[in-house]
Amino acid sequence: MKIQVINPNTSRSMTASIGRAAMAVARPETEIIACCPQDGPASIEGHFDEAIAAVGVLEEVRKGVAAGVDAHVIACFGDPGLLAARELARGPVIGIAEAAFHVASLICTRFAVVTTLTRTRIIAEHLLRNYGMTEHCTSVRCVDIAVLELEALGEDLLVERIAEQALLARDQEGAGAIVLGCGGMADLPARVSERVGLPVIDGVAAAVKLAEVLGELGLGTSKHGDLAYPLAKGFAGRFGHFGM
Ligand code: 2AL
Repeated sequence: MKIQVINPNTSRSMTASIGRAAMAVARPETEIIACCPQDGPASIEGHFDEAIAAVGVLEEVRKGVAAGVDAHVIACFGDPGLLAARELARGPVIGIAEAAFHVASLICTRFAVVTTLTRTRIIAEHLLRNYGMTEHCTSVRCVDIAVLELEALGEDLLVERIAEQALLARDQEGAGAIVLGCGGMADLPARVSERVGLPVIDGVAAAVKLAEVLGELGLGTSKHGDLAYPLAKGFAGRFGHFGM
């Protein structure tokens, strides 16, 4: 099975680390194709970044479909362009936030999310509501570190900053598991789990495993109703390549 793992921002180093996290959990026979858009924001930390990144995600999904991949993972915690990407694809398309929420909800009653900047909290909260997961979440907590600073900070300090928030969620709110709220945290679940004594879910790993399971079950995106292929029409100007 070929799984296209799309990092929606244009950071090559984050794309590589997301690809490594995906390969670490994938079955030996699964091929992971990690990629990021050619054009778009260096990191995604708000509604504006998300709106522009979504177009890049759709372009990558189209390339993946043309190359014959079996499933697509959108590896940014805002799941930018998720439903639009499903219109383009017949295979499953899985966002890392929705994958992490669903997996977390199977192993605890209520989980906490630890994400990056406070301004991105509302994005995670909107997703929880859209996915019917609000009741499963104690809180969305923030370490107030910008996405591109995660790497620069170094793993030890980053684990400490995430653990600080996770322990507050565990001890004050009764969170039973922690969801890591950024693709740039994909290599940290084991270390954070060891530090806080709770299961820790990284959405990249969760999404890759769900994609494999859906593939094994022979399930892909429903092409009935709103997720049917986009209606054939012209697109003007720089989006002309999306026209049919
Ligand atoms: C993200 C993410 O996962 N990748 C990115 O560029 N921004 N989300 C976040 N909350 O920081």
